Amino acid sequence: MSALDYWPRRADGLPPGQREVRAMPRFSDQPLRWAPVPGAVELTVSVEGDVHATVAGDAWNRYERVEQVSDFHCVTTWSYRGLRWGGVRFVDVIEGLRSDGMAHLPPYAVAHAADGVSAVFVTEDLTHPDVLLATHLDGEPLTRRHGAPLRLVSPGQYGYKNAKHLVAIDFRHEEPESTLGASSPSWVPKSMMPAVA
Ligand SMILES: Nc1nc2c(c(=O)[nH]1)N[C@H]1C(S)=C(S)[C@@H](COP(=O)(O)O)O[C@H]1N2
Ligand SMILES: [Mo]
Repeated sequence: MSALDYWPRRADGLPPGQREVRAMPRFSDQPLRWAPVPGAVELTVSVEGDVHATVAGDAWNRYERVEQVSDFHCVTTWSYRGLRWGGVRFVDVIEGLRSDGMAHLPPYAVAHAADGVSAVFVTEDLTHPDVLLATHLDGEPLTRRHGAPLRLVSPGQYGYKNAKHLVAIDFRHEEPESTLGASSPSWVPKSMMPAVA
């Protein structure tokens, strides 16, 4: 791998306007923001801020582990092809929580990451079977660079929806405002917060 691998080139088979890179960059709208110190693989699920469950430890074993190969498209026009993600399907976790009594699924959701980034979703887009809660990339645990310890992977959406360092999903009844760069909710463990903002 050389620095030239990060150079975007024209390639067939990509969405309009995209260029292929041969190495996966670490990408952020604030590149100097530190990647958080990875903690345990835990996901808090809430509705309008009321916590329904935190999936942690053995609770993850309830869900089938899957591997899935997909391309990654950043809206700033670079694409990287053939990433092999490993994890569980988001829809399986949601179905599990529903059978535990989380009755209705509100139409919107906000994913919160430990570095203070969040991403807004239409719930329907999250329940597509190719949306993963990924813990692995190319057979190895996620690195800090690419989202340790847990990452949302939604191949049908642009990179900025693929939240790294995912800690919480909050479902919402009303369409939330775009939250680019918004601050983290209070339940993000302090140990995971970056040393500098
Ligand atoms: N927590 C978090 N998730 C994030 C980002 C970020 O800065 N913080 N950047 C997003 C953007 S714009 C892109 S293109 C991808 C980049 O993923 P990568 O750094 O693994 O290449 O992560 C997305 N998810
Ligand atoms: Mo991006």
